[in-house]
Amino acid sequence: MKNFWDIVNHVVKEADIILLVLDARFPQQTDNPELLEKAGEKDIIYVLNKSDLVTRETLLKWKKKFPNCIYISAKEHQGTTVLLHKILEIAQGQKVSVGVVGYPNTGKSSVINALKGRKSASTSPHSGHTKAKQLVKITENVYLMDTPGVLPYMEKDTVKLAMIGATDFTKTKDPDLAAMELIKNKKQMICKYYDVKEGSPEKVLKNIAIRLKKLVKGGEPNINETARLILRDWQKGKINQLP
Ligand SMILES: Nc1nc2c(ncn2[C@@H]2O[C@H](COP(=O)(O)OP(=O)(O)OP(=O)(O)O)[C@@H](O)[C@H]2O)c(=O)[nH]1
Ligand SMILES: [Mg+2]
Repeated sequence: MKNFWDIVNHVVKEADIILLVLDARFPQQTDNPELLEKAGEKDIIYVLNKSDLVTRETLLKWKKKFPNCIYISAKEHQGTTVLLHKILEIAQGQKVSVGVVGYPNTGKSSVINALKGRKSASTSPHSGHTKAKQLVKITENVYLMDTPGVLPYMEKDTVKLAMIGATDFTKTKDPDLAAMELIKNKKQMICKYYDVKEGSPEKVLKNIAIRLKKLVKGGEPNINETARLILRDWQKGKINQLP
């Protein structure tokens, strides 16, 4: 099997326009300067996907940091027309190929399906799902290229990777550390979702284990199992800012 970066490098070289798909819950952490550098002078469109999982205020805040970004929800089919218009505007009637790139699990394949209007690219809640380039025709002139998710070469922060869903919750090595980092960042949301009192990340994790009755022999909280569960719920978008 080809190395994911080889595929992405090839697509970035071939594409006229680059769609960099970020997770609207973590735009900064899923930004990828290495990809931007490779794209050189090409037109880049920042897409903040999964916008259904954050509030409007949060989106407006990010709009200031990523001035030309478009936020969309591939799941709810929101923002897709704006995105298509932006592509067509850049294309100016010419045939264009658009490389869809970004961190694993940000929803690249889902964005392609939403633009297409039906399922053409395979998607999954497990990161690392797309393994090869795939070409999808959107209009007579617009072709999208799906790619596998890639991380910047220097990215070694395994806790962050689990928190943002780039590493699958089933494969995370230190689920407890990742879950505690997530709790630290999104405490209110998580405590509300599992209906536990706010406290230190460690305490919250324990309380969630007790609430979910995830216990080991002797009645102690099963921290690892609970941590994976929280990461799973988070990565699947079950825990979110919405009422
Ligand atoms: N809530 C929500 N979930 C989404 C959205 N877009 C994608 N997802 C979910 O995010 C997960 C990953 O989606 P994919 O489209 O497979 O992501 P990808 O970036 O192609 O992932 P890889 O190919 O593994 O890099 C799936 O469970 C999708 O259902 C969205 O707009 N909102
Ligand atoms: Mg994919």
